[in-house]
Amino acid sequence: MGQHGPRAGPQASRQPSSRQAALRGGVLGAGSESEEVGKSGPGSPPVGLLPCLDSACSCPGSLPVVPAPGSCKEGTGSAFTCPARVAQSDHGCAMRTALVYHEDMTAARLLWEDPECEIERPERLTTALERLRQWGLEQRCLQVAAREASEAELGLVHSPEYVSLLRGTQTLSTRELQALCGQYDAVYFHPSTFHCARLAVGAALQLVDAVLTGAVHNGLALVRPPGHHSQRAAANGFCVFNNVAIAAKYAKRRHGLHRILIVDWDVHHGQGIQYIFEDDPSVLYFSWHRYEHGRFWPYLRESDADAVGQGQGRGFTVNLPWNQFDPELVLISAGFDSAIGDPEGQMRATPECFSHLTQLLQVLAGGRVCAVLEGGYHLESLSQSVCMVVKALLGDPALPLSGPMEPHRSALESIQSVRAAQAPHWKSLRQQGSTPILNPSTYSLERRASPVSPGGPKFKAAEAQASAALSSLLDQLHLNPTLPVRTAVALTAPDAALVLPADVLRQEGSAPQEETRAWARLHEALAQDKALTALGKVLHLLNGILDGQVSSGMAATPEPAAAPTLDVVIRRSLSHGARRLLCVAVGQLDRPADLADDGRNLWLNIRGKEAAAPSMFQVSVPLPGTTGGFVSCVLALVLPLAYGFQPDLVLVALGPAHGLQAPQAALLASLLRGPAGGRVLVLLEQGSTSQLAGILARVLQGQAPPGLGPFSMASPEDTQALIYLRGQLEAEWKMLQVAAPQVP
Ligand code: Q9C
Ligand code: ZN
Repeated sequence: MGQHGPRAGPQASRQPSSRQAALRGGVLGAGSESEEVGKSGPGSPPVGLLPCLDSACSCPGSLPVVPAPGSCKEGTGSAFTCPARVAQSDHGCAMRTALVYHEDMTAARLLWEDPECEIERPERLTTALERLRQWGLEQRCLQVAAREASEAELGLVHSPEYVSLLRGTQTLSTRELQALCGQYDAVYFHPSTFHCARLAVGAALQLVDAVLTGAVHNGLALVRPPGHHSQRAAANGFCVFNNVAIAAKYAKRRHGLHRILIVDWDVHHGQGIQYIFEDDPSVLYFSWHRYEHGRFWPYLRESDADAVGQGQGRGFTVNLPWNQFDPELVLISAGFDSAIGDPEGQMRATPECFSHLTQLLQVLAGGRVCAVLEGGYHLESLSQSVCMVVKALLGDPALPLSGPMEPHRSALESIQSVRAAQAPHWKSLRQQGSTPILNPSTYSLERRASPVSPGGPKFKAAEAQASAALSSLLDQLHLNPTLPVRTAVALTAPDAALVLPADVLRQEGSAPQEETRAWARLHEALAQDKALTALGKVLHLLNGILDGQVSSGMAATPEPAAAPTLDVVIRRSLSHGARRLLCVAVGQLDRPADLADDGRNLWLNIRGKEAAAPSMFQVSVPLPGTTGGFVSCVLALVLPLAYGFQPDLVLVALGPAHGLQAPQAALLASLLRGPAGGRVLVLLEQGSTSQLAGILARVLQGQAPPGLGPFSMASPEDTQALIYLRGQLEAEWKMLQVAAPQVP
């Protein structure tokens, strides 16, 4: 495989296609699709971007910035500091999340009567922005004013004729605009549409620039019109230019990327993105949408799970194995029309679902995530969901998911169809055994019988009731303001080599002596001074977490005291507020022998012995010997159990001989922030490397874990152990079915 080819993916190692080779040439020299974009070498800005306004900055182009009120002024000196340089400064005030927006994008609106199109309105942006402001989230972001994309940039995806056609709409009369729209499905034009749509594309490109220059870690572009239905020469489904597809081409051309993942969680299939990349193996398009056997808009056969891409791109269209692809950038087509209350989607995703989705994607690409707004038409639901995404991008812990943790049968069927269709192309999907095909229950074409006739008085009453219930649900979801201390670290011995983020608290205090001594009496090993001091610190930290003063923490224990300290922490947690406690113990740590198996404690031991599950709350997994095995263990076992258990607190204990490399431990800790609202306590052995301690502290604070390096297959032993445990646990832990191919 060529050095720049997609890292994995469609397994057969393959030569890059001639088209790919041409594009690759385009990064350095002239490309065939657009002569201007990215043709300049490093150092000089490409056409369409101004040179950086900050003379002291060496970033590739200007990133126009509206400085956030109250943002750091230190280090600016002059009128303008490029965000690329702010990020490099060491005073710890750089913002991690960009918010790209321009008021002009509210100008386009529907000028005639059209019930299908009226939901795509300017208030979608203004309401979302208002909520972001109200919740103090806008102020925490680096605010970037959107620029218009150049016509060369539009040309990365769209035909010159189509761009000219759109340019021409600026001077058309309402009547002419309406007539033109007749050519397309579910589209309206306004004289400002061309300007708005160019700003929407430009916003996505600026976000990519801000993330790929390192100015920020991630960000959101709040744009309209949306983009994912738009095609090379066609507007479709409110979409004019394909914002995300252009951003992906731009990231390749301008920044030289080779593997980009697009995750499309809009409720509709982004057929536009699929068509644009279906023969391109460097862009993995993953869409999650309502299909209903072709009965949901846009009513296309190619939206089904068996669409896997064409030619060189076979396997790179996934309609529903990310780590095997190992993307360099994640673009999210962030539609919120699957959110509760949405008139188009009619689904029930609560706002917090979107923080979990965002968090899960942040473990990829070193956290380089760019979200771009697509659909979403219930103003309040949309706005709160947008807030949840921004909070997740900022690193705030996600609110725990509520409701029964049991996957719906139709969801399992969809996942299975995707697995079956993709398995020939992705070895990571084949490592858990063969995939029996389900008897599809949802293939029946009957509509769900409605108890009352639409339009009748009963229907109206039910509708009013549902909408009242929804408002009260959305009202309740007041966001708990970010805790003053998100992460605290309690160490006994000072470690000069340990670099902590500026906002991580170094905890000095200890629990009251009597309390510490009382707990220490349980174990001989805790009698020694060193162990007692460490225990006092751990207990103080634990109390802070249980009382809600601190969200997460990390503490070190001296070697012989690791297991006894863990034992005390478990007892203290269960006797002081935690209803359910998840312990993920890695290495030689035994479950406290007399701990009741009453469902309040889920004990997961990852260590080098055989797989065993004495009860549904006591599980032992051998330490996987390969990266692939470790990833499967975490994604297919640990995480489903954790989400299914719905703990109040997660303990991650790295005991003697834990055998985890720092990036593996970071992935584990990072993903375990999800199920318990970010309440995670990590216990380390004293003498762990400062590298490990530093990475874990950053991950608890909400930073992305480092990549795991090249994908490696799970060994047969790793796979066997997983299959065995699933067999033991699947009946009781329904969430395991999501990752398991074997469903009865
Ligand atoms: N009766 C986006 O969400 N309406 N576009 C279909 C069928 C068109 C959706 C209704 C929906 C377009 C970006
Ligand atoms: Zn949509």
